[in-house]
Amino acid sequence: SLQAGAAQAVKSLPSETPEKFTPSVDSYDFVKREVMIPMRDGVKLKTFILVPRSATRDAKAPIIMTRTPYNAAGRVSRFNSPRLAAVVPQMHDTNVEAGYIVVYQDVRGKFGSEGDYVLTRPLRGPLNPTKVDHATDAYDTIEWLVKNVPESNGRVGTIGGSYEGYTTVMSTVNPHPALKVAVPFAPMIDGWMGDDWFHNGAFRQGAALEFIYGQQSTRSGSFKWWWDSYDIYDTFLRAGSAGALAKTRGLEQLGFWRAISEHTSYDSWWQEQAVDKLLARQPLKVPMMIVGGLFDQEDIYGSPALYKALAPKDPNGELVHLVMGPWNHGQGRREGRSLGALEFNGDTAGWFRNKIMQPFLDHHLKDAPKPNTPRVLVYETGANEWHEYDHWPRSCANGCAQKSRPLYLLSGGRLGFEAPQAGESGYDEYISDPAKPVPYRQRPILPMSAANSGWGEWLVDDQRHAASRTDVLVYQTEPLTEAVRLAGQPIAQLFASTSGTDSDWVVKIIDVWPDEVPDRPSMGGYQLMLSADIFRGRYRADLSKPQPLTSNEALPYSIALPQVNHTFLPGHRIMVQIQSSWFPLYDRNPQSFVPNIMFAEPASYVKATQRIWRTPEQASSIELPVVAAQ
Ligand code: PG9
Repeated sequence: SLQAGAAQAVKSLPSETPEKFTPSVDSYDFVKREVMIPMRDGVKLKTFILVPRSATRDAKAPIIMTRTPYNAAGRVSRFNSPRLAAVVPQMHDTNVEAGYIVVYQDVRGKFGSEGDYVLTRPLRGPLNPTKVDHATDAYDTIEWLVKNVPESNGRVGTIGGSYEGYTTVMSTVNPHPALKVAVPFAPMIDGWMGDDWFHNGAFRQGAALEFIYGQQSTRSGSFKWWWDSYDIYDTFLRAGSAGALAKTRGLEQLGFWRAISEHTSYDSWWQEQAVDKLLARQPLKVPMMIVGGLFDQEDIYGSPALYKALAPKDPNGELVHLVMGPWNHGQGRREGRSLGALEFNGDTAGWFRNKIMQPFLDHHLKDAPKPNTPRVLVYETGANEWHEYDHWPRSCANGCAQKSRPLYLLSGGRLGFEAPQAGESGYDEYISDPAKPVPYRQRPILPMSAANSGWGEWLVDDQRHAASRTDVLVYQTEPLTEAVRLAGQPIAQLFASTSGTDSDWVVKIIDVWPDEVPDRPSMGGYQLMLSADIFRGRYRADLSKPQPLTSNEALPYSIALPQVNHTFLPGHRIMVQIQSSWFPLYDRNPQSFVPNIMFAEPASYVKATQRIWRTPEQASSIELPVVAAQ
């Protein structure tokens, strides 16, 4: 009967979910291993080893390795796919095609790794008294890999971008003999001069605070910074100083924030961890391809700076190569067909990996024939073509193939190659009001982490939103009758005064498109920012010792801007814009001197009258790395 059946029923049905499920991955084109690799101090680092099935004990393969603070497990699961090419980051497309073993490792203190986390842990030395750093961790990992991965051919390359570019560069210090090549993309090299944290002393609060919070609050980044406005301009303005905003989120608990909020000038703490300076003192042993982006919104300084430091150690151009693509931060590792309104000649990034990077890797990791790798390969925007060079930059004040030329700021908002005439007097003036700082892009400004924030495109934004403000000076040439080509680093040579005792100066070089562009109407009059940067006045005389500015005195400033390789086409104009804030990416200068701007009190923020001088004696100009047209 029914009742008897119910009495006999077992209390529960056996679970259909097994105690442990073992996925069947026989159809995968790779095998994934997960190991904890011991370092010399006993700390074990979580490492994923992805071996393509084509690599066996008999047909061995090289290893390409990335060490990351961004979760190695996530890095090796881009898509949930049986194909190695879909699982690893796009950067590895050609590595996978070439049959490489791909390795990802969590740096110490992050995600699956043991140990203490120190953001961009400096090399052993004055700033790191322990016996471990990214160089030793890379060494110990390579030592383990070549002994414990039977499919390895005994050769290892390191690769990665930004922070992972930093760990890639660090792997080349006292390198393991099996490390044969390194490809750092957009490596973080100097966090004060012009990479992630400061640019010439101005604090990149709009990117830094959120980043540090996510990186250091927990091992796995489980706490996310929150915004209390859609447009982060409002959050930052309401907060006052960067320090005041940081306090509202409890950032004082985080070691890196404590460090950078105290080390605001270019003191020994920064100088001793500047990677270009460190590597310049090391023997150059590992062939390196440094890959940078001309429009890198995070680490625009690092790649050319590292090349400049290393090139003299390699007089024949055999070991160190520089590639600069028309890319934002990360684009060289992905796809490079366009950036914002700019369109390039095909997929520049995929082409680079296929034709330049992979043959270079295969030569060093697989004994493939030596490719004809250019020493320097730079994309020329405007003309939309790649150029190979033996030396870079092509044009500068001294010691380059060609000599840079000053482009003068003249009366009436003009720009020209002729210096101000005798008898010409004057300056141009604006009021810089910290209560209404110049937005660094068209508002509303979304956090860099927001989907569709456009953060990666801001360096090529149309600058018309700034040009029409009364606190932005605008100078421009007539429409050009001939092309003007630049290849190198523009340097702003300003004579500037302020009624305050401290001031920021932002200089932007812009390619203004013709008023009408019949084939692309939306580009009519587009003000394309090519090269721009900020300089914090208090560091004018000494980067390591901030000093008040003498009010109302025209003082000389020399501001090196990011490198360009660009042709202004006939019909375009060259424009220069000058302003005193770039908010909220950069914190506001109070314009009255305070010991530490991070913690400036509201009363310190004052309006100032700013003047840019353009007399024969105090001529302001942009030293342009002009080269003859090819
Ligand atoms: N630009 C990021 C970063 C590098 C180094 C330190 C902190 C941040 C990155 O993209 O990894």
